[in-house]
Amino acid sequence: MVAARNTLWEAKTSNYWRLNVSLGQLAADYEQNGFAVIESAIAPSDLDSIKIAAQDIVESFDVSKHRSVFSTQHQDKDRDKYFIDSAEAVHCFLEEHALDESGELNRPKDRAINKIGHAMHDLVPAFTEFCRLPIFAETMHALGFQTPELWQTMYIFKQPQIGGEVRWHQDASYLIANNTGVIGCWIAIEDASKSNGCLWVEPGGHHSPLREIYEVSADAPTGELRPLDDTPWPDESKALAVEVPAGSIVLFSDRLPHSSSQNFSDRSRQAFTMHFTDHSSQWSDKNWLQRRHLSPFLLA
Ligand SMILES: O=C(O)CCC(=O)C(=O)O
Repeated sequence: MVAARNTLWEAKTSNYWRLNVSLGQLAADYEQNGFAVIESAIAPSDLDSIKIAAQDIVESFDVSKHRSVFSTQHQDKDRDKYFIDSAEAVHCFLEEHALDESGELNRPKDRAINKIGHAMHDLVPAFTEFCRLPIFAETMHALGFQTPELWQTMYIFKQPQIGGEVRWHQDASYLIANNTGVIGCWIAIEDASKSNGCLWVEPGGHHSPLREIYEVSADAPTGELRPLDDTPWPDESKALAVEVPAGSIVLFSDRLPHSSSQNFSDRSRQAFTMHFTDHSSQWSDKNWLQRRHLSPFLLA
């Protein structure tokens, strides 16, 4: 069944996708390394559907109203109300290097956005349809989630020349789900290589301790990043660059240390990410991301 999918785009509902690895192998890779890759899995037409939807969001974004920068460089101290509210909305965040000293954009808007987050799957039909491609439910089932629940989506631009570094981190520092944990699903919308800021991971690093935690308390508008463990982040001898062609899927554990460097090249490195739990998990009420109004987004 799986082997038959190896070379052909297979029709699934109205969409096409392919699986270049057996689901058993995928689960074994994930278990052993803390991440697994399915190369060139998503059809170009499906990638285009969300690429265009992301451009539309950027076009209607009013920069004069929201100058919220997304950067991982300052201990997450700049997470403001606009950021927290994006849990149930579609908000654009700027690149740190896209603003001049007086806070004005130093380049066109469509070259200045760092990312869009975090509820496109609920609120933008093209994203809803994309997230419901059967390959995502199938891979989540293969990794042990019976009823995958999608909590957040991000469209990351990694703009040419200024696309900001994402420092080493573990997703469990930001998205705490007891019992089952969180699985990150990262999709290359464009080719990703070292030169344009691909993902870096520490194979096997999902067994290392959780190094820090970002929690919010009911009486504070934003959260705080606290150190938990002083295990160092991986150095060059332990880090692996995940260079993949457009359409590839990278699945990773919430304990896996991962990062991406600044994009100094002239090519963007767009990616779309989804973070899943199983519906049986216990979502921490100290997570910054809470869905108080939106219904659970479940995959069958
Ligand atoms: O795409 C990137 O540069 C980083 C993505 C990431 O860290 C995540 O999805 O957890």
